[in-house]
Amino acid sequence: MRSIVRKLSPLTPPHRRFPLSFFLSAPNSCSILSSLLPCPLPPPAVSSAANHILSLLRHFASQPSPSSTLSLAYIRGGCYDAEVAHRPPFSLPFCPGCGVHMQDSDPSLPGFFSTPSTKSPDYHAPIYPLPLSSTSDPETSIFIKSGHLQELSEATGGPLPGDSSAEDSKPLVCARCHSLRHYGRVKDSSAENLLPDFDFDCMIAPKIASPSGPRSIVLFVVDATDFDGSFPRKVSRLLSTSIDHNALAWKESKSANIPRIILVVTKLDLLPSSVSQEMLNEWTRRRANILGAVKLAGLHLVSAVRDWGVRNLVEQVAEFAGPRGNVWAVGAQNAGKSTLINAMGRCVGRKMTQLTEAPVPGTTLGIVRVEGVLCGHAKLFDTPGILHPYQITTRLTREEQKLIHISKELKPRTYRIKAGHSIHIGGLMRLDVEESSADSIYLTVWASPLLPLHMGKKENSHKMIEDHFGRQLQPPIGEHRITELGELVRTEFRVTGDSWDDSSTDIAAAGLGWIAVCLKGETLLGVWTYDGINVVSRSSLIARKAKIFEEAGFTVSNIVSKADSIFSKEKQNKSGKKKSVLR
Ligand SMILES: Nc1nc2c(ncn2[C@@H]2O[C@H](COP(=O)(O)OP(=O)(O)OP(=O)(O)O)[C@@H](O)[C@H]2O)c(=O)[nH]1
Ligand SMILES: [Mg+2]
Repeated sequence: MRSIVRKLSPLTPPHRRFPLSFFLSAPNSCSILSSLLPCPLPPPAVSSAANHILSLLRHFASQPSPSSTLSLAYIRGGCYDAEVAHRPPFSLPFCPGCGVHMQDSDPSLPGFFSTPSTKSPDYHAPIYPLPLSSTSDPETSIFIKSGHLQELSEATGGPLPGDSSAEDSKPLVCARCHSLRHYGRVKDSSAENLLPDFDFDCMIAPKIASPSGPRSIVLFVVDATDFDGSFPRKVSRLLSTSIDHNALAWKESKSANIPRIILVVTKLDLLPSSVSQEMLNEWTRRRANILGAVKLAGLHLVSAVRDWGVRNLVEQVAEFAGPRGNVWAVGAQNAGKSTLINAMGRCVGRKMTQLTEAPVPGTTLGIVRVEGVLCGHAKLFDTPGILHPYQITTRLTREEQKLIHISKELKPRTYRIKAGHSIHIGGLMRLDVEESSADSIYLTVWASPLLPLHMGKKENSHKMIEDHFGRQLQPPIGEHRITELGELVRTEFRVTGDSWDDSSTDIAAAGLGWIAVCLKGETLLGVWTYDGINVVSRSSLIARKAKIFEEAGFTVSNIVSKADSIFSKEKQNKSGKKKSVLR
């Protein structure tokens, strides 16, 4: 028999140790110690700061484990409070990736963390098979099976967990952040659903609108591919009121903090490169005005993943914040706030902890104070995304969200369509051309390329729902999901245009995409989607059409061909059964 000898971390480390650097740099440095109470500490020569921590450790040795009593509401906190000293000394630290309170008692709940197992410095070394002596006891075999050879690693002088300084310098994030960063998903979303919604009105609104205290600079982060759906209208209304109110107080020579709004339209790289900056600038100003953001102190068009426009933004933010201002990044879930702040950090080139960014709505759970981007006492905060229930994403499962997520530059899909015909966008939206003064009009779909489309006669649309929703037309995935999404309701739009070259109007569905209408004349459109999903008409963001038009019927897509082959197999099976019955 042969055994594989490798220096692996023991299953239960003899000492649970955290790097000292972590204690000293964590926002709530002393608190983590309470989670380590059962562990004997080694007697290293440490600084006076560390001695202080050790004395705290002794003090809390008799306290109950705080995490065992954590409520879900408490877990969803955030390190917005700069006065660390006012927090209970036994609270666990915040995850620097998502702002959730860390806890070590329930692996299924957000915020769970465990001490990372430490790799041996020579873990890259080749694995040498060694013969096992014939007298080896059964205990050794069990160790080999479970992949842990504790005795061997210790016997060969392997380091104890916590000793690798290179590993230790990485800040510790919660298991959820680890999973989002490395696998792009949350392991246990059911536990997450139990968390209360982040209370923007209570946690952030009073701070950004307060007439006293440091100046507030609010970054409205809006997704260019879902401008209307992701625009933070509620915050916009709140700030407009407080700007008016505080400006009045200012005129009366009272001290008043007038919040400054900087509109940041991000994910610019996802719009076609043919769209000009000037045109987009103009369009954004007009649209923001209509949506209620009338008092903008700045407007920036950026791509956080490509670092476009981030330097100008950082400069303006630093100028407005001065030495003491508070800067808040706010916006809808998934708008790109955390990615934007990470890009700002890259731009200034100082060391900062990476925020967790992921295409999962609700990635950031608490307020995170980001160090290292602004100078002096100015503070920068990432905040949890605001839930917009009128965005279609909020109704979809993770698998369905993947189908509508836009991750590459948008490509147009154009139809030439007559009155009495309809276009389906997956099983989520349908547009009927009910009347038209022209013989035919052009409709261009701007949405995820994974979404299957169908164009056909309006009179067949009910049959489409029965036969194809959840199958060829996804999302929803599976017929059973149709009823779960709610009732389909109709909104009417009358659209006029004066050019056969450029689209004049967009019909935009929040969280999904938009259909651009191009015609010379007038048309009446009936748009169907699930009750509560916001559908608006606006002036066209992108005027151009595709060079080659789509045909009637289904668009060619993997989803459609897969559903087709399942359908034909089912049909074959049925006819096979019928024949055998007849015989
Ligand atoms: N292509 C592109 N993708 C972006 C950009 N900014 C963000 N994203 C992507 O958008 C998704 C959401 O980004 P996050 O930064 O996590 O969004 P968020 O607003 O912090 O989301 P919550 O924390 O859920 O509120 C991620 O998949 C990002 O990679 C961008 O400029 N370009
Ligand atoms: Mg975030």
